[in-house]
Amino acid sequence: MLALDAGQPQSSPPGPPTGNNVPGWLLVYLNRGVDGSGNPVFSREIMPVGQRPLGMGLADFNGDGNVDMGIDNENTDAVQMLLGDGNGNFALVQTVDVGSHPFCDSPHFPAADDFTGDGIPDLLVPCNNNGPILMFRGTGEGTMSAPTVIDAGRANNFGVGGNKARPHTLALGDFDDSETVDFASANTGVAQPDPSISVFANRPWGTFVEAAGSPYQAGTDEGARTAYVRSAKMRGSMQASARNHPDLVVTSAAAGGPQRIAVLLGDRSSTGLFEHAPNSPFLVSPVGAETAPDQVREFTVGDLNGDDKTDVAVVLRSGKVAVLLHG
Ligand SMILES: [Ca+2]
Ligand SMILES: [Ca+2]
Ligand SMILES: [Ca+2]
Ligand SMILES: [Ca+2]
Repeated sequence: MLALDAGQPQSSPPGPPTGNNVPGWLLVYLNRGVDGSGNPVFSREIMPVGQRPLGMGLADFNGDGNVDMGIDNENTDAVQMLLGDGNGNFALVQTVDVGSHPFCDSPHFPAADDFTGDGIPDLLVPCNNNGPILMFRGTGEGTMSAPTVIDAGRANNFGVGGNKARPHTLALGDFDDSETVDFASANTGVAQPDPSISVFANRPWGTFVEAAGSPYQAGTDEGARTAYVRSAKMRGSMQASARNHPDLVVTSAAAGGPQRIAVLLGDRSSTGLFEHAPNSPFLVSPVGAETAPDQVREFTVGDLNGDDKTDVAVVLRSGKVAVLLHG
């Protein structure tokens, strides 16, 4: 493993960007090619959005060929739909008040795909504070219809609807080889087992049921939480389609303690859909700081060394990036 210094941001959005009750900003960086030295050149578009946006689901929600987005507003319990014009500009077409829903509070990172099988992108929104996950059906015009509540785990006080699970981020994929898009939820709350991810199968189209073996334990460190999960091909060539029967990569981080990345391999069986890879979860420590664990934040996956095997790059709270190369 090696560590890179991510450094300071090159620029800041306009206005007062800090605090809890100020508008959020959407920054779009457009790739304008390369300069005379071969370095990439980006232009930047800036647009105000609702308060405290955390993430976005990207899809062509109105079918015009341009990428659109659904953004959460954590502070005001809302979801905003923005349509892209293909030139980096996005226009607000709908604000959905999810806080009026009796079970939804603090919407977090949305995820977009066609979950209903009608060819129109839809949106999943995890409600982190006390709620379940909401599924919004796309209308095909860039707006969303009233949400469906995915709450299968509430009965046993767990799952995405349980008071203790607190879904934070989602990973999508066809985990059960049924040709429907399923989801995994990284749960930041205290639960048993802890830390955990919940996996829900989409069958039939648009109806989610908690999968066999869910919730899955991501680690065993005392006080550890999950926060981020992604689906990826962690076995064989990463060029193979990651959509079909993918694996899961998930954080397992204890405050002031071990920071780990767990790899759960897709392994459809009678008892569940995933099992830990050998030696998972893997310890993440920046070079020179093995005895002072650095807090894991977001991560991404990709082939970082050109060997056609999926690697993981992790953002650490100190401002460094840890790179875990697939051995
Ligand atoms: Ca569009
Ligand atoms: Ca749909
Ligand atoms: Ca499926
Ligand atoms: Ca690689």
